[in-house]
Amino acid sequence: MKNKLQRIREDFLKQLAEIKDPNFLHELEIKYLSRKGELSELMGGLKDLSVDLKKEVGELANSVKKELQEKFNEASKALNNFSGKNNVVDVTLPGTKLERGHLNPITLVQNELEDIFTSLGFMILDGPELESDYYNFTALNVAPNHPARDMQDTFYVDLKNKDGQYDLLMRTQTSPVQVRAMQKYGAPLKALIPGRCFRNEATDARHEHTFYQVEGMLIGKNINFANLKSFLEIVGQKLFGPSTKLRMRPKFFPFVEPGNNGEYTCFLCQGKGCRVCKNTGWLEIVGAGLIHPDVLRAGGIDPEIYSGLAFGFGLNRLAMLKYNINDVRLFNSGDLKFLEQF
Ligand code: FA5
Repeated sequence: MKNKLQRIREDFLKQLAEIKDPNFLHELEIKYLSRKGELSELMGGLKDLSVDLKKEVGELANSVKKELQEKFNEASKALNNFSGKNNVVDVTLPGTKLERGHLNPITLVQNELEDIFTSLGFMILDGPELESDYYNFTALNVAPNHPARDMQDTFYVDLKNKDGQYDLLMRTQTSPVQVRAMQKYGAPLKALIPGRCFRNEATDARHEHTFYQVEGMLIGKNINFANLKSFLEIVGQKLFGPSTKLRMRPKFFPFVEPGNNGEYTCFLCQGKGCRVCKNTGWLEIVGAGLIHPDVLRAGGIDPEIYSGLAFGFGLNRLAMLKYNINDVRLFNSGDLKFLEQF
């Protein structure tokens, strides 16, 4: 019986060493270690032995059983780790659905504007969000201490220049890229400049501290107000439909002369008057005008030879109108319930 025990032990260990598949491991367990396996069967014969032999062989059988069970457990663990039980791919299981990303409503409107203007031969330009006081204000005809600076308070970097002035700020508008573009490319020039802007605002449903604008500029010979009107009309009709009308009303911006606010017939009520347009029938969307001669000069362009037009859309406001969004603060909220609707 001791010999038989020894043989079972050796056979088991030999077969265990060769196993590479968890299924065979299970077969081995049934053959040797289960209730009807060879070891149990052999131990069942102990009752026929003498008391002394029963004690001796019984102890040996128990220690062999313990050893084989431990070896089996070790091998089973190693094999599971190796073959990566967790990595086993059951190709019959349904797959995990991947969430699809999508574009932000601001990006959607920006893309539409870029399409319109690149088809008209405009290039798309970028500019720094951390801007100098010079490009954001002074070069745009807003001298230090000019009252128009109050309209666009912003976040300043806590560093003074050699004259003791705070010189670096988060840009309040995309207009500073006008002068940068003139300096880099000269005239003639056609550019569309989307970008993020910042203002120190008491925020409400229409005002954010961080928002987007799209600047457009065209410089050439004999550029006039009629050109500006036709560009703004094209944008309105493409974004809000072919029956959209444009109304231009005078507005002061120090960097254009003359300056105006562009308003479109309300996309919701078609000019009849409603909640969105506050019953006026018109929506104020864009600041625009003919580029001031001083600004052309700051860009190194001779205003006696060239003239230009410029306009600045509030991109958040365009998206709000197009998608009927009632609070500008939703764009920065990071709320997926809001973002997933577009
Ligand atoms: C400007 O910023 C001028 N640079 C626009 C311009 C460009 C005029 C070229 C002439 C020539 P204004 O401050 O009005 O103008 O801002 C333009 C648009 O930006 C506004 O009509 C509005 O849609 C958007 N905007 C301004 N401030 C905020 C704000 N705090 N939150 C959200 N949108 C804003």
